Amino acid sequence: MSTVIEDVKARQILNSRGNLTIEVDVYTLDGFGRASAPSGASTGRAEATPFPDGGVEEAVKKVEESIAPEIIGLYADDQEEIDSILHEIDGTENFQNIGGNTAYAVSLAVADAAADSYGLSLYQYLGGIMNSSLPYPLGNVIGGGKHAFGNATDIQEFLVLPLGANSFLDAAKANAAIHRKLKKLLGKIDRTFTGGKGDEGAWAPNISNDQALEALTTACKEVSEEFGFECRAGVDVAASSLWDPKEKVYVYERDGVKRDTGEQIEYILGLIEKYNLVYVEDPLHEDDFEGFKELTSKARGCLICGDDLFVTNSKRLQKGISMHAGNAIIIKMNQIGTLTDTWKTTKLAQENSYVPVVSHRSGETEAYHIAHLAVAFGAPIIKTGVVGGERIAKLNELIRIEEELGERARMAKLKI
Ligand code: 2PG
Ligand code: MG
Repeated sequence: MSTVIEDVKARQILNSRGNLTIEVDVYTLDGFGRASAPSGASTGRAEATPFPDGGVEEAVKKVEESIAPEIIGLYADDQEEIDSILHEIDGTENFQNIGGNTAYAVSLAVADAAADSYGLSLYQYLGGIMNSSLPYPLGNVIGGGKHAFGNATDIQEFLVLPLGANSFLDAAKANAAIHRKLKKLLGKIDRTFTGGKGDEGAWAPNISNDQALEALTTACKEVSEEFGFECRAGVDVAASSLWDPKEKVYVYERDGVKRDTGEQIEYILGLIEKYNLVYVEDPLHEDDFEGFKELTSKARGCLICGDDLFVTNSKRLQKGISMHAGNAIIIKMNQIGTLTDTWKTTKLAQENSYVPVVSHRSGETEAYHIAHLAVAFGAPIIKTGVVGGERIAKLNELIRIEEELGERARMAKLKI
């Protein structure tokens, strides 16, 4: 068995929005690994730069001309070394030269190849054999914002978390049942609804935020009764997309409302109470650590999760921890670039009782690696969407992992 890297190849492929992204193949003497990068639509300003100047074509060139010669001959299981070489080649804080997505694809393909060289699944290789907990799937079922068009909801995502499920398969089934049920419910509220969906497969009707939450609460209740376990609602406000920095207000265009920071906090607290929300992501814009702090101290029984706020960056998370801003963090590897940095941020979160939520992006490929990351990291939640090939690629992989774990499989501990 050898993990020595023999060859590295890169190519342009399509993502779920039909845009180009990068895919990287890594060959070791005894194994093969492949990874492709996702991309966001509602990106945080502090995220790694996705691609170099010149786009995906230039990223492919960077892998073949600058990165491959430096890592061929190294051991694929020396992840830290390889990730630090990626930083060295890039030479900037935020992967401005090679692109965070380029780093993502190389870093993850290297880990994939190392796992294959050992004859292990990626989650076993990264997490060890004692790791056997499955995450709860957080599913996007209604959406708007930057993931849809026209008069869809101002809030970007209405989510469901089946936190009473005893198995991953049951949890995934419940989310799909809620998604299905909503089609009819939404058709009754919006007579013009054609079954249109946004980027992540969530329904995108022309309705208000309150109407969406009413419908979601009804669907959750019915499915909870049918399945015999609790499913609760959540939202990703993606508030940076609503924030007008000049006027200092959140602009809800469809609902025709503007809210200043104080009103926004009251509004979110009201939603948590009225709809018994279990999860709220990015309720305030990406630089409002103070607002997050205030909301976290006032909200009860609900995760307050930072996505654009933390951008999977350990420095930003450290600031949040010291201020008690939020109690959960979105983990998107391409926001930070490498696997080593992603793990560092995840570990920091866990050590400080922040719930790590391993997440897809709105633009995805059929790759399933984040399913393995969630299990390897022991993350109690994975945000992956509910339907669509690029979303179920992750769900189905978790169903397979659950089967492979057999009697050892259990749902992760999730305290809210
Ligand atoms: C988000 C994500 C994924 P995007 O805001 O959480 O749902 O969207 O990938 O567009 O940033
Ligand atoms: Mg988000």
